[in-house]
Amino acid sequence: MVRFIHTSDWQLGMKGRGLGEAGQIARQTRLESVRNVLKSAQDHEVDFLLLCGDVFEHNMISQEDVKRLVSIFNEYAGTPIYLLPGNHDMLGAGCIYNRGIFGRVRHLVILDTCDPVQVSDTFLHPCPVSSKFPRHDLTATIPVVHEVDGIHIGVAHGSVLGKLPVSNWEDVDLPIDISCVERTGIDYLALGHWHSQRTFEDNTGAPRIAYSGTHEQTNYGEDNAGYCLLVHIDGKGCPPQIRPIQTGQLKWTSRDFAMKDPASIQELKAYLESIREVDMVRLAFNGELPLELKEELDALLEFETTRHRHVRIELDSLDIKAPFRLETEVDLGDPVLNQTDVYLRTLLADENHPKSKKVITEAIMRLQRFAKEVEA
Ligand SMILES: [Mn+2]
Repeated sequence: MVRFIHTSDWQLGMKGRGLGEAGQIARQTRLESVRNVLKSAQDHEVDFLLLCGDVFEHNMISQEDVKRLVSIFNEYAGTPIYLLPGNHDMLGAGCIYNRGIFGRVRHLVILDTCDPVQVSDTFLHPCPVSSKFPRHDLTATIPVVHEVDGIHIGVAHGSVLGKLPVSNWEDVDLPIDISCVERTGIDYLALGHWHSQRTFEDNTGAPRIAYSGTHEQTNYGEDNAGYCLLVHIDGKGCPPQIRPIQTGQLKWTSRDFAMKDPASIQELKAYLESIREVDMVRLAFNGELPLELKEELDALLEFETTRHRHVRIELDSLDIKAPFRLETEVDLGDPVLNQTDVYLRTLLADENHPKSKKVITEAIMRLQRFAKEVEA
C-alpha cells in the first residue's frame, strides 16, 4: 500500500497583480500555507509528498524566496518530496531547480526526466513540462503497466481534455489525454496546473485522475481552491481513497450586483454583513442608481474597505441617474458653485455619449459633496 500527499501550484513569488497592497499579504500567505501542506504530510505519516508543478511563479524568483522555501523543507526533513517542474518553473537552461541549493536538500528529488522512479513497491511515472507549447499528449511517455507489479502513479502538469475528440493538439494548452489511465493501467494520475481541486472517475467509478488544486487560492473567481489531497492506495488495481485537507488561509469572495432602487442597497447591506469573516472581497456593480443612492453606496463601500484585508470595487458598469432640475433653482450656498452646477447640468443635457455622461454626473456629485463639506 501507499499513502501520499498530492499538491501543486504553490506559485511562490506570485505578484498578485490587481490586489494592490494585499498582493504582499497574498504572497506571504502562500509561503506560510506551504507549512500546512508539509505538516499534513508529517501528521499523516505519508510515504512521500508529490508536488505536481508550478511551485514557483517563474524561474527568475529571487534567491531569498528560494531560501525561504528550502528552510521550510528543512523543517520537515522526514517527508521525502518528489517535485515535478510545470510550465511556470519549466525545465531548461534557466530552470530554477538548476540552482545548487536544491541539490543540497537530501529529501528532495526533482523529477526532471520521464524515467520511472521507484519508492518501495510504488512507481512514479513523471511527465515534466519541457516546452511551452507541447504538440502531443504529455502523458504519452507513461508506459503500459497493466501486467507490471506494484502501484503505478502518473505525475503530470497540464489540462485534461474531456471526452471531446481533439483534432489539433497544438491548439490546446499543455494537453493531457483523459484516456491515459485506461491505456496504461496506472492506478492514479496526479495532476497540477488547474487551481481548483477536481477528480475524474474511470468507468468503474474509481477516482483515478485528480487535480489537488492550489494550496492557497491565488485570485478571485477560483472555486474549490486551498487544499491538498491525502491519497491512499491499498494495492495495484485498488481504487484510490482521496481526502482533501484544507491548507489555505485566506477566504475570498466575488459577487456581482444589479442595482436599481433602495431595495438594492438593502440587499447589498445584508450581503456585506454576511461576509464579515472574508479576507479578500470583490464587488462589481451594474444597473442604474439615482444620484442620492449612489452617494449612500459610496459611503457604504468606503466603510467596507476598512473591514477586510482587500476590497476590489468595480463601478464601471454602473450608471448614475442625475436629477434634472435645471428649471428650479439649486442653492449650493455659493454663487460660483451654483454657476458650476448649472453649467454641468447643461453639459449633461447636451451629452449623448454614455462615458462622458458618467464623468459629468460624477462631477456634479463631487460638487454637491464639496458644497456640503464647505457648509459644514
Ligand atoms: Mn501551470
